[in-house]
Amino acid sequence: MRHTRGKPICFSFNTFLVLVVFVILMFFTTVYLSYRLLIKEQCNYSSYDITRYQIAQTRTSRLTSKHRLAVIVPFRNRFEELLQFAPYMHKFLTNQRVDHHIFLINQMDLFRFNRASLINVGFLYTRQEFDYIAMHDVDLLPLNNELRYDYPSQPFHIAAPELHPRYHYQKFIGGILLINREHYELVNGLSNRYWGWGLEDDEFYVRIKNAHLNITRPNNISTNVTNTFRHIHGKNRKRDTTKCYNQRESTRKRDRQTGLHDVRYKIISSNNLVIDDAPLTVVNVQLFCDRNSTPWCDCDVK
Ligand SMILES: *[C@@H]1O[C@H](CO)[C@@H](O)[C@H](O)[C@H]1NC(C)=O
Ligand SMILES: *[C@@H]1O[C@H](CO)[C@@H](O)[C@H](O)[C@H]1NC(C)=O
Ligand SMILES: *[C@@H]1O[C@H](CO)[C@@H](O)[C@H](O)[C@H]1NC(C)=O
Ligand SMILES: *[C@@H]1O[C@H](CO)[C@@H](O)[C@H](O)[C@H]1NC(C)=O
Ligand SMILES: [Mn+2]
Repeated sequence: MRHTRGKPICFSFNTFLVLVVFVILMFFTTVYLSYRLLIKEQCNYSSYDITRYQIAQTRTSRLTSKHRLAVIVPFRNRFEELLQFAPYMHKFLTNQRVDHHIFLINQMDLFRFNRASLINVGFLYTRQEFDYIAMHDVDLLPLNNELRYDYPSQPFHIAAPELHPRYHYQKFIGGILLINREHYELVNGLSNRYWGWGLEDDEFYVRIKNAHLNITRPNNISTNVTNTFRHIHGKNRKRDTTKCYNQRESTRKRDRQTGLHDVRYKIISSNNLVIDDAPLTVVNVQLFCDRNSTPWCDCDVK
């Protein structure tokens, strides 16, 4: 074997070539992966591809947008309203370029409907990925695109009393309310003591006021009480206004105990579905009721 001065130089030149090839390969791999991740998003997906689509959407949003909205819809037995709500809202929010996903929080237990606890559950379910929520009735559709669903620096009441078709008192904050994650946690979410229809939103108003947050509302809106929303509340839908035990007195008081931190529930299952072209997640929830504390969760007990 000859030992020349040139050989070590030759050797390191080969190494250099291998490195160059490696770098070129890495470059094309990166370009290819970026293409898969970003460019292919613009193509249409069939509903069979929905899981891939959602994953891709999540990735893109992390790259391009810093805020994500979870639309939280407390729900039970409102199938026809849902069929209108989901496609309509998906289109409305996509049109506003709001990065969003709809979560239907479906109450499966046999207690009376508890809108407030369902919203607490929806918040806990989505809080890792979403930094603000819309507490959203399933039967209230915003008609005016001036109603913006952007990230709220203060709680933003979209269904304002002067715009809502039915409720006009100044402290009303029901229907549709946007609130960011930090503020929802600050006020300990909603009270869990409201079983049956009504008053949980009025108690939430007091929580927000006590925390010195400022409720904001749409201003300079070109529509009015008659044409800002469509209320698709079915005519045969009776509100559960029954009061039993000491519910009437108890639910008129400020609740400083219960809320986000102590909501008791079990998630039975969740399903991703698509209605027309609107993706949504149904979260099936069983709430628990402490009958000593809120016996009115079931007024039919003999
Ligand atoms: C996706 O679908 C829309 C309407 O459904 C159509 O206008 C558009 O051209 C489609 N885009 C691609 C990339 O197929
Ligand atoms: C709420 O509004 C008042 C008066 O405009 C202001 O002083 C206060 O700082 C605001 N609170 C927050 C949390 O922004
Ligand atoms: C209110 O809205 C109208 C159009 O709807 C606009 O021309 C006007 O400048 C707005 N006023 C304010 C104070 O934003
Ligand atoms: C609301 O706006 C509509 C359309 O502009 C108008 O016809 C109607 O009179 C208004 N209603 C009220 C109560 O102002
Ligand atoms: Mn209604």
